[in-house]
Amino acid sequence: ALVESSKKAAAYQAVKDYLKPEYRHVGIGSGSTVVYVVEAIAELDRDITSKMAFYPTGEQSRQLILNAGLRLSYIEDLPIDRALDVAFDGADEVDDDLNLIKGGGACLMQEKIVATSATKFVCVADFRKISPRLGTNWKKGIPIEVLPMAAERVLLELKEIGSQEPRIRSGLPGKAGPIVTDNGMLIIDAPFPPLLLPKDKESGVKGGNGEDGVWSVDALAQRLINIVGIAEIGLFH
Ligand code: DER
Repeated sequence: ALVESSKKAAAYQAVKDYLKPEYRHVGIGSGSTVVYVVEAIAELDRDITSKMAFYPTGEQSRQLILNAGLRLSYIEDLPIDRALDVAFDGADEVDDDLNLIKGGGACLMQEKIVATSATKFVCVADFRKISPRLGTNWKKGIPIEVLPMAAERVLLELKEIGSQEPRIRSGLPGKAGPIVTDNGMLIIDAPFPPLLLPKDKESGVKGGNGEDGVWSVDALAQRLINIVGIAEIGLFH
């Protein structure tokens, strides 16, 4: 009950603080916390929200928008020179520098597209998500969206760069076989030791370039981009 009330309080506060009545384009993320964000928006004056368009980040997000009676729109219909005014989303872990692990809900690809299309990205995360370094509390690994044909090769490369037992996310018990994302891809969860921050380097902490699997956020994000077959990385930094 404490967790749910914390998620709800954070979501309602985020909408109060960051959804301005003059906004017209609003991104809606995925997961369980963003359910409260949509609930809070649906409770606002319809004279305000009826002027807004809401952009989903997957099937769950699309259903949330529809069920709340909010106007659904798609990022591909947004004029290319137009940004969303704000995007709300959750996270699986947040570090001291506000880097995020995302993808626990397997929606990371469309989430990152919507988040990076917004002038302001508002991450709503309860106390359980706060960590000094990514990988401290979230032990399931960094979610990585991969093309199905490349998944086995990506697994091999992740092991070579120090991921401990990366694995393709199974649908059990909800679905036999692997999870397939809204984009028809697979998800690999790749555990790494906690990811270092710039302040660690400044304070003389050794490593950060993959020695013994210890990476900094930036170095790992850069290294993962170079692995062929990866479509999206659940690191927002
Ligand atoms: O997949 C994601 O990144 C989602 O935002 C999700 O992991 C957040 O989850 P929660 O709000 O259900 O904790």
